[in-house]
Amino acid sequence: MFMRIDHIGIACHDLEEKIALFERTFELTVVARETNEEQGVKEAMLHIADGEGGGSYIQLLEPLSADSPVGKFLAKRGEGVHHVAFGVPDVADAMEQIGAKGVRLLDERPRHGSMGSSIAFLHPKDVGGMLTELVQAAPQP
Ligand code: MC0
Repeated sequence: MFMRIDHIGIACHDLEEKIALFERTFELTVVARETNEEQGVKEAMLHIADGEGGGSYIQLLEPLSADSPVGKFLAKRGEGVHHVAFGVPDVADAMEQIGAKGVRLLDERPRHGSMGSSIAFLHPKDVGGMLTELVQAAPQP
């Protein structure tokens, strides 16, 4: 069902500082920036590679408020890997298939994600402690 790893989401306190760190250390390039009010984040996507079905990225996430998912995560665990996102061809179909296996879906329907994608989250407690995101990339023009 999974085609690829779409991105690894990393929680940070200061987006600009962490962008500079990842650019300097890994020579990655920012290809998109967005503020997603619904998810409570300001984020940047740094491109790693292109593959069949879409690219793969590091996603840097700064919370918009302390009571957002990333804000709470930072308070509890500090900076670091926040979630892993799998690229799927059809997010609604993946939600249905995974939900039928007893994994709790954190979203009732797909939501708006980075770069025009459709996304949904799975409960970390049902996936070995890893907050998991399903991503259907935006259709290519
Ligand atoms: C919480 N837990 C995690 C976790 N966040 N475990 C692994 N990774 C994480 N990121 C654990 C807690 O430690 C706790 O375990 C248990 O899950 C319940 O957490 P909680 O602290 O009681 O509950 P909340 O209120 O913090 O909710 C956690 C939950 C929430 C994962 C349900 O953050 C959520 O709905 N996340 C999905 C949306 C999201 O994260 N959006 C931001 C990225 P213990 O053992 O202490 O009970 S948006 C994004 O990434 C978009 C822009 C995109 O990719 O395009």
